[in-house]
Amino acid sequence: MNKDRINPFFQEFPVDYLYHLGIDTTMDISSVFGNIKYVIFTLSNAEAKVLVNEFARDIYCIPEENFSYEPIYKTERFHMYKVGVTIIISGGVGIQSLLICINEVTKLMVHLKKYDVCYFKIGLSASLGVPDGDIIISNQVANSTFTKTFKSIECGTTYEYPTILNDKMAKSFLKFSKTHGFTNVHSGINLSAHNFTDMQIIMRNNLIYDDITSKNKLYLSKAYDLGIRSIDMESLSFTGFCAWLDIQACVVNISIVDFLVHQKITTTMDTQLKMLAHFAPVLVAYIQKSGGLIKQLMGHFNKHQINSYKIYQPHLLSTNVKADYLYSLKVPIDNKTIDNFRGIKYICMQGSSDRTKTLAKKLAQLTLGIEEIFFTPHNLFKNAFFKGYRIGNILCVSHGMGALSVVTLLHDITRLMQASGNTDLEYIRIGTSGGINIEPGSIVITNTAFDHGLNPGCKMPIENNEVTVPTHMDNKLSYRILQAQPEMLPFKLVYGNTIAADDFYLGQCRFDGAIKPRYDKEMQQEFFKKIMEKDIYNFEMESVALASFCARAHIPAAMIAVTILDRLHGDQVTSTSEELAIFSDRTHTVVIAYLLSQMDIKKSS
Ligand code: R2B
Ligand code: URA
Repeated sequence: MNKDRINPFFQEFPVDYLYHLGIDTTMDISSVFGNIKYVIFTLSNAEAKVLVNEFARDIYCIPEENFSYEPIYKTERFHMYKVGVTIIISGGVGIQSLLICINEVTKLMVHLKKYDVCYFKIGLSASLGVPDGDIIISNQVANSTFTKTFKSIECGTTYEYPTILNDKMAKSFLKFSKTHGFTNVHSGINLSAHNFTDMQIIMRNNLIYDDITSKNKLYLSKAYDLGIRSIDMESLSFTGFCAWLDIQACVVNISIVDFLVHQKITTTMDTQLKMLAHFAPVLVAYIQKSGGLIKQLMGHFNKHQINSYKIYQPHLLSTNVKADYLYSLKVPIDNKTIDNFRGIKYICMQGSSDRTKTLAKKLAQLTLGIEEIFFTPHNLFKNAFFKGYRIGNILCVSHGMGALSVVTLLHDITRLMQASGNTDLEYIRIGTSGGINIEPGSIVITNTAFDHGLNPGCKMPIENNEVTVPTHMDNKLSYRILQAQPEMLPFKLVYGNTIAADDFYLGQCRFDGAIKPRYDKEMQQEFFKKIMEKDIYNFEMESVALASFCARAHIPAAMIAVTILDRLHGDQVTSTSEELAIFSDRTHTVVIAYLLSQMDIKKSS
């Protein structure tokens, strides 16, 4: 960017309001836009949305059923998205609208001292001699009279801005597209019609002129001879602006109608957007290659990857029953579902669906670099019981409260994983619990789950015999989780045993349930004493079910639970919701540290 040509005034304002974007400089713009390297200007909101979806899917390898990207800040005029190092923004129709947009985006970049940002103007356009769906890349733009200048009347004076950009970006993007399988890419001059009527009158048969056909043909063939290949209505101000400020930029158009053949657009909007979507991956690849992005490897669920997974037969999981519909998740086992869930390794489960979504959002940011505020993970299960959010190779699911709820989830989720070919799995429950002789807010990583009779193991009838299934968590997995934690955690972390009750009140020896207890304080203290002797640090309600299920299925399981009170000092949970949120965050911190330690990815800044 040519800094000498940037307006010095707005840089001195105590607060600069980018009115149409709905951004001002009191906002924390650097944490949101600090890594921007590219800005893509589209015409319509629909085009911006198509691009952002394609970008998000390509960069983060997340199928779009799994997320939605929302425009940020003010959406009244332009729709702005941020994905990775790229802003995608709809600049509206015509040179004027685009000029407002490019002004405010550029001011934003200047506030951030991003002087080397590159701009693309991408659109669906008419063309000359270029088949529908083909791409035209331009660094030069002509106006309706074929002059390569953008006229701007400023304070009563007309100024002319040359509309010829340096050809570096157009050339490199053309070469890149061609070498990446897009043989239908052309270079050419873009004609930026003054307005739509202009385009109608000059380019199309219009009854205003008598000899329209010959005039029209003459005009178009002259344009063609001058090297004009695409026609839009915004590129004049775009190139005038970028050339003046020395911004690396180019104009990319996808032909939706060749005016030399006919002048009626016959493709539907849907088809046009598909053409744009089809071309998007090459843009993503170009931005990646230019050092803009590191393709996030995590969760890169290549369809062929399945063969490289370690295959083992989960013990005792019935293989002769072919489930084709998972009722409690409300998903059919079909090719689409399998594609959606293939490649998952980590199942992070929590009781609450809200906390599940929060974790998914955090993981999206930390493992894939998707900023939380822009990204909404989509629930993949349409049933009311459980929610599931996929982030790369992690599936965050909610399991509700209690053994029966978690087991219901475990059955269906395991079937789903089986069907999707995911056999290298780890199940991690992240939860809340009532501590016993441990300060509230501490984290317990469970070694063995005990039942309410204070026995390890879970008795269950298997093939007509009562069998005690072991309930220790996978110690290797627990060890890895412990190892992944930083030395100085701001809270206590212990590795010990857990008791799973079938009830929150009487089952956990409380005095604040609805039914009058048949034990007294003394008996409670006695019970707690026995608990402590067994190295049990906390009460919760699902660990036995989880551990026994996973022991049978031969799936490594672990549990990370925060204590939200110390039962030696009372039964009531009196922490405020803010305190509880902080406690719950700690379990996320611990599991995230583990997940990041397992992933060969670059943590995004
Ligand atoms: C911990 O908290 C829930 C009860 O409040 C239960 O699901 C559990 O295990
Ligand atoms: N969850 C439980 O099961 N018990 C408690 O005391 C707190 C949370």
